[in-house]
Amino acid sequence: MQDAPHALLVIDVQNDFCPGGALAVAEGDVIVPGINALMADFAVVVLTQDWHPATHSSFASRHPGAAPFSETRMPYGPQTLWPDHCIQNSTGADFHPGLTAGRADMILRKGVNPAIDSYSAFFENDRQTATGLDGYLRSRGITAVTLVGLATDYCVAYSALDAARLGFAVTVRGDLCRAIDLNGSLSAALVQMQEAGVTLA
Ligand code: VGL
Ligand code: ZN
Repeated sequence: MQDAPHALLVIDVQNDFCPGGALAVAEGDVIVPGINALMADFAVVVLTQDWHPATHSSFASRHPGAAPFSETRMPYGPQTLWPDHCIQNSTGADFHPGLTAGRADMILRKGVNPAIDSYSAFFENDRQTATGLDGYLRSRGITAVTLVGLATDYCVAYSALDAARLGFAVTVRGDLCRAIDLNGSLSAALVQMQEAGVTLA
């Protein structure tokens, strides 16, 4: 068991991010057994779930003529346009069937607002709209978080950077994450996390 005030954040281990899914991450499913085993070491386990309405503005399908993986501008800044994924109540939005989801103390759903994407588990992509996770962790006495899951360079990195900014001690277990790696996004995310004081283990 880790020191008591330490939470495991399991980011978006969902069917659509695993092989065969709508936004598949290479080897996204390979990390599942390792994540299940790691849960035993933590007093608090939080699972996150990307949970989009079918009309979500991060979907290329909502932008006539735009290709998936192209970039657009939103009022809150640049936004990558994705294939439709993790639609609320769809099989693609379900956790990977091998994940021990029953172990979770809390399940946080994000990306629900059709107008704003939310990579981070703490703030939507406007960097201002809070999800409530910060308050949950603080009220449970958590001061350190370890992150695993999908994808290293998007939801894991954004969550890790926000956690560091909020004052948590942050570790990312790179061996239990997998990346999308779009136009150098993985190396950029690794540099940003290093600069923010995130421990990459
Ligand atoms: C994610 C792109 C779009 C992720 C979610 O979980 O990393 N990436 N939505
Ligand atoms: Zn998404």
